[in-house]
Amino acid sequence: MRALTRTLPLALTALLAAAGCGGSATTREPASFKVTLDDYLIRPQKLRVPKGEPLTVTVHNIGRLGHTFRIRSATHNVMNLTTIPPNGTKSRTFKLAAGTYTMYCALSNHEELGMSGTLVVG
Ligand SMILES: [Cu+2]
Repeated sequence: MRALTRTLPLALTALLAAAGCGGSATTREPASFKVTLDDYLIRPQKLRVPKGEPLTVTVHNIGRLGHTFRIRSATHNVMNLTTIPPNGTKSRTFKLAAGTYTMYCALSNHEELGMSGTLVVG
């Protein structure tokens, strides 16, 4: 099990991103956010992230069960992480168009038990 994964606090990441905004370079730091999975909850329940930037999500499972982390639009899945074991962490960098998405766990009936949240891009 990977206990140590690169985890930058969101505030620090925001600072780093702001520090990189001064020049005319077009390279952007990915916007990073963290999500915690529990039995049966996703925290935070609602997230807003910038549009047009690579997004890096770090998902940590503090529950006693394994959980997946997925993001779907109104019509289809746009990001899938396979099962994260208890105390496990997974990261993924991806891009999303502006819009409102649902974060959820795809296992069994976990979503209806409460593992659901809203991700707003833009
Ligand atoms: Cu689950």
